[in-house]
Amino acid sequence: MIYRAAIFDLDGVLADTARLHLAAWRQVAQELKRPWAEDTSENLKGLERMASLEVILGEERDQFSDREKIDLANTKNRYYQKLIRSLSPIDLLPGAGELLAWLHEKQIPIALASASKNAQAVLQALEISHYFSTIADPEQSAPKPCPDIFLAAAKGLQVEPELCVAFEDAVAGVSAIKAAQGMIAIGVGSENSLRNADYIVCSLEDFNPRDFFLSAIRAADVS
Ligand code: B16
Ligand code: MG
Repeated sequence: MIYRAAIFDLDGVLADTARLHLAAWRQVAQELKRPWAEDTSENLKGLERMASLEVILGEERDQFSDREKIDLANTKNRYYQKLIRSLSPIDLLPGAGELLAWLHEKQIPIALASASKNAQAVLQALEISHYFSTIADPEQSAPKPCPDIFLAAAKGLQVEPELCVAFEDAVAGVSAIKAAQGMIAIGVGSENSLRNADYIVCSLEDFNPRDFFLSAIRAADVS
């Protein structure tokens, strides 16, 4: 198969920000005196803001009004925005900068499919905005594990989903890719939690883009 485009999740794939989302939620959980279960961190990965809050509230979720939930989500976002103010290119995850630069140099189009409404600010802080041809809008897409945001990213790039390689660190994100009309899922992280992915790498450093995209470049060169 000749792949023609790359689609990236942001938090936990390109940027070391999953820990900042978790720190902000932990602060909210502590203030609410909610327990933090062993699997809470993994369960929160890739979930959009209000769905994350439901996980934090657990069985107490029905005791909060919609207004209170919005206030709590806004509080978490303020904590998160404070934390991302200190981000810089050193917060790119291993291999991320090199992979983006390689794809860019080979003229393989790149899109972002992040659930985060703070994604643009994070891309700017990391100084990688210029690599992206398309940033799918999470406000216009059903949340992961629905495939919508990955399909919107492929559409934005004008590349068929089955010709896109997409990268995710979250179980919900890998499920979203696998539901996206033949898109290939590269799980970035642990084999235990991401076993639905087509390929799994510990980090982007272990991903060899030549195995996936070089034939596309050769085909493009001769056409
Ligand atoms: P925000 P991703 C996701 O980004 C994060 O993994 C998740 O922890 C966060 O709750 C979600 O974005 C929403 O982020 O509150 O900034 O809108 O992994 O899809 O890039
Ligand atoms: Mg992620």
